Amino acid sequence: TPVALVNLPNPAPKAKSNSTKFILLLILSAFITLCFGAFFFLPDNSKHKRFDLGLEDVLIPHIDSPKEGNLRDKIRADHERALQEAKEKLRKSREELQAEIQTEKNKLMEDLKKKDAGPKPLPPVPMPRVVGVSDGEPPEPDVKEKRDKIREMMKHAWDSYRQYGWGHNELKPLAKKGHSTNIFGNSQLGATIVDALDTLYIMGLHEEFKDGQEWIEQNLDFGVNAEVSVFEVNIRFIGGLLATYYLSGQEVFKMKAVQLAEKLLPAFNTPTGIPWAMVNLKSGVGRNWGWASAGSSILAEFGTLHMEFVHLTYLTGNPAYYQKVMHIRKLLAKMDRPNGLYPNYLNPRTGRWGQHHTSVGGLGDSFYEYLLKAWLMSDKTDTEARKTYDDAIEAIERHLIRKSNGGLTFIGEWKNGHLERKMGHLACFAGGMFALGADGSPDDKAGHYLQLGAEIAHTCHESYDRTVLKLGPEAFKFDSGLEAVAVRQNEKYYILRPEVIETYWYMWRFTHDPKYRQWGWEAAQAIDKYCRVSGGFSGVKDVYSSNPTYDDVQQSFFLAETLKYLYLLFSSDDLLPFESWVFNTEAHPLPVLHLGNITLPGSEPAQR
Ligand code: DMJ
Repeated sequence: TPVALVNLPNPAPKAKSNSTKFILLLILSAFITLCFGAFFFLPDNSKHKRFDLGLEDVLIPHIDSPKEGNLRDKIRADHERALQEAKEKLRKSREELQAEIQTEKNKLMEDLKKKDAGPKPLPPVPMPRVVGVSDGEPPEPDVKEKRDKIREMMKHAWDSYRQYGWGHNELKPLAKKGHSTNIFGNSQLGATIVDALDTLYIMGLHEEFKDGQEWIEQNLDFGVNAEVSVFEVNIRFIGGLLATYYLSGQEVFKMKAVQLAEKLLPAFNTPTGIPWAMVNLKSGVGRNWGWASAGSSILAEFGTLHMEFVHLTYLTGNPAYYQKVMHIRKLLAKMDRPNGLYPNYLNPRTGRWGQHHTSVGGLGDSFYEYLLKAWLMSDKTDTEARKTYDDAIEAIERHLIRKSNGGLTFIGEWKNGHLERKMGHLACFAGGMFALGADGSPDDKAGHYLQLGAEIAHTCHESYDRTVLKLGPEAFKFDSGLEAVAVRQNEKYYILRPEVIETYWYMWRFTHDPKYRQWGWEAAQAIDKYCRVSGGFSGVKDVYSSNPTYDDVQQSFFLAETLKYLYLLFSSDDLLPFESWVFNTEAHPLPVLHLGNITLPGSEPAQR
């Protein structure tokens, strides 16, 4: 009664909270009983079924009548347990409840962290011997000065990209903004960062390296909807990341290389196992370049995966990479070769050659390079690769290499049984390749191949020396009285390419003839004079014009290759010695794998 209520003594706070809990418990039990009753006593009218569109089986479990009793028991048990838990909760103090909530939160955070940690760590493998990765300072002060100048050029190229093109694939040094080409699809994958990192490392540009590493850690994501070139992404990204991993020992580079490699694997899903030229990183759909002969894949593209893929299998223990490239090798070995030559085009659907065009320049070049380097990288145990290289080079010498009337040795292009007396800038890399392959060549022809390398270096130097800017054209002829000069306007450009300097460097390492350093210095000075602008370095459209126009592109390979080869040319030989390192076609050094008794997973008969 109201009187009794008025006369009641003031309840203690604890008693008050107990009565609140009791009321809450009462309401809760009433509510649960109502729901329980509704479940059992409402009529079972099939007309009221809500899920009659075939979704029923998906959304609620189908209940068979014999099991109905069991289900009810189960619901009742669940119900009682929930009621019991609710009661216990209400009995707990505020502090206890808070502690419980905190434990739940911590558990949730732990689970989330585990999820974010990404894929499982890769299995540990013996780290190849990593020697000569720093310093290389030359003892001669004048050489050191030149080397410092090259480092300064690298810094200018990098700083400009950092300021105007950061995160884009490349830089437009005049427009001072980002740039990209179709080889990277519609992506912003920071190609220049990935391509340049090992050069920064070798040059001791630590702050810049750190900056690049941070960008890669935080931004480099390959799950993008972009159709990229399998070859370019392999040589620049996978090669760059693997080299940087081996040089710096930072796991992040290895993880990124592996993540990207997984995205490239769908490109091999063709009837023959010869990969498509392009693959969409997100969907995995592949296709070939529209311009390539009859839907073909390109020899220099599908033939320039071996080095990186062997390292991927080595580092991950996943045989797939090794098997893919070995399958390509075996398939090529079975094919007929017109005149012993490898045509540049191969159809991945039919397994037949396309147009009979063979070149050591664009479209063919690095296929030959990787045969030799596969052998070197295997510590000279992959003799199959060496033999394939020797046979290919023998046919090339027979059909493609000639001396001009003026006595210049050049490498022409073979088109349907006819030799075109034209050599591309890209083919100039072969001087270095011949020198590198001299040791170990058949019939003790080492001297011959070293001489051939020297002759190609000389010819390519002439192609530079006969221009106004002292920079080489894209292609030059040896025809109708012409000697190492470009004729067509669209062959007169220089786009910061490395091949001639690359050959100077290899020749320097094998001969120590001072002319190679001199030629390299001439090229470096010409680049600094004619290609340098306030926003970086640009290609030029006409090397025969004293007033050239710029193409406004700072290619990523300028930082990866051209400047690296120049730096190495003015360093001592103990920086990245050939006994321990093999450079991929984008100048990314990969260690020789002294596999000894280790067998690469997948080195059993190749499958697809
Ligand atoms: C580089 O990307 C590589 O060297 C490739 O093998 C062909 N040439 C370009 C630079 O010229």
